[in-house]
Amino acid sequence: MNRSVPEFAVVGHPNEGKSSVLSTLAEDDSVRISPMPGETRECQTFPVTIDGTEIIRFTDTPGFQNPRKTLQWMQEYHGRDEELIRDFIIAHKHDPAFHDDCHLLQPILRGAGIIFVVDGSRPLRNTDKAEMEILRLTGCPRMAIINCKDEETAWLAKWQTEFRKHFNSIRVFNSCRATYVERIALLESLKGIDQELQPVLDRVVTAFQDDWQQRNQQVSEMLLELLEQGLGYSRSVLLKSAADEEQLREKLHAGYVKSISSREKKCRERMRNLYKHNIFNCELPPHSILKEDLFSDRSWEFLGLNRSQLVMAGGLSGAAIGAGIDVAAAGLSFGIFSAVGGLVGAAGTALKGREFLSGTKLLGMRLDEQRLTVGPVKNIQLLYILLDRQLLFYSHIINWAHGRRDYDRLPGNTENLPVKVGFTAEWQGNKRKVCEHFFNSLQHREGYDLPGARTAMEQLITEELQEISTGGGC
Ligand SMILES: Nc1nc2c(ncn2[C@@H]2O[C@H](COP(=O)(O)OP(=O)(O)O)[C@@H](O)[C@H]2O)c(=O)[nH]1
Ligand SMILES: [Mg+2]
Repeated sequence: MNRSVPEFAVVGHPNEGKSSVLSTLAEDDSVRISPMPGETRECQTFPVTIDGTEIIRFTDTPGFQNPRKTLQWMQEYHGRDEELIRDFIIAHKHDPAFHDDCHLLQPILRGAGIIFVVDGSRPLRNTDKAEMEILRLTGCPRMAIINCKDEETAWLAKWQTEFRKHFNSIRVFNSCRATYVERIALLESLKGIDQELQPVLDRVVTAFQDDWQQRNQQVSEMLLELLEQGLGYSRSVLLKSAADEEQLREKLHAGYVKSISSREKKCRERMRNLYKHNIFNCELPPHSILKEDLFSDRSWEFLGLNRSQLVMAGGLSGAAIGAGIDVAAAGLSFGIFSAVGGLVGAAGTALKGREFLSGTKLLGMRLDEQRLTVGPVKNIQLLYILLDRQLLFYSHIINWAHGRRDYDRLPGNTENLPVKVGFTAEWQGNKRKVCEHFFNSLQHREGYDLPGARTAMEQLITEELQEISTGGGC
């Protein structure tokens, strides 16, 4: 094996999930996965590069075509052990009955380690035993992966017992659900298949971990920018006559909604790219709260802080609390912006005086001599909702295994949501303090230091991302 760039060949019976496992392990959604057995007839190598340097490569192979006869030939072979594979290929390369077997042995011949994939939700058959025996005869370092395509676990113990006879390492790994942590754990256990591989695989694992942290850091910077620009947003327009006021308010709101929506969308796109979902769009589950608009009632009901947390945050000022109605509007059902489009236009006069409905409290809209100004945002709840929406999307994208191509099979959010489904309502006071400080600094309040608040906020987000990706969170 080339010790600087290790290669692993993913082998097994057709349709067991070889390509799916490879796709997930290599975070590469260009790997062809097919419900039809036997579609892959040639090997294809997928390098994993980090910062432009190849660090490991995985080779997808056709499934075994004629394992029993291949094994028989190998058992009757009288040549030298080291030449077994080479001689098998020479003897069969022109025989169409062994086409796939010859091809799948090629990477093994050049020294690749073996990852044998089986679907552990079905019973063991004799052909499986033949395949394992062939791999054992190659003498190459090898591990077995049990990729359960169905929920059935009755056969798992049998598989494990059989595998112990033939493999140096065994792992259960679901190609459609494996997370970052499980990918790393799998790479770690590859070390166990050959002592010589340990140093190079140590480097690979470290490179994977560093790369992941770097990506998280980039997300964190991106989210900080989203918050800064989304909450600090401010625009003003000249008011020529009092009659224009309603229309201008509406225009300013629309401008704000457009700006924040496009920023949110860009963040999601960048996350998809960073986590290498280039081809498939990892659709959100049908009832996901993330399918809602930022200012929809449901977003404000299910995301962000709960009412008592908000009161504690002082996010609801004395005046707002006094005004009762604003508390309800700001904390719970806050459909102001969905109201803006429809209601203010259609029933503007009816709403006069109820300024929260036109978003005045949220955006700090004010009339200053001849100028109507919108922003910066006055309601800290928006900070939490923006964060929740991005953190939930992050969690969705990092947990979408690259080998997963089926959109309907896995359960998503259901319609019966609990009270709050985001991350921020779970945050303790210390985390919320960081957010409050940051929010107040954006308002240029006296006594708040923006650079310090930014640093603390960024650190908070980075830690949160790390926690979500290592198994914490929602
Ligand atoms: N439900 C489920 N389906 C899977 C899983 N792994 C693979 N499949 C499906 O099984 C079929 C064959 O997968 P593929 O990776 O192409 O198998 P290969 O022929 O061994 O490379 C595809 O339709 C996959 O979507 C799994 O873990 N769960
Ligand atoms: Mg395949």
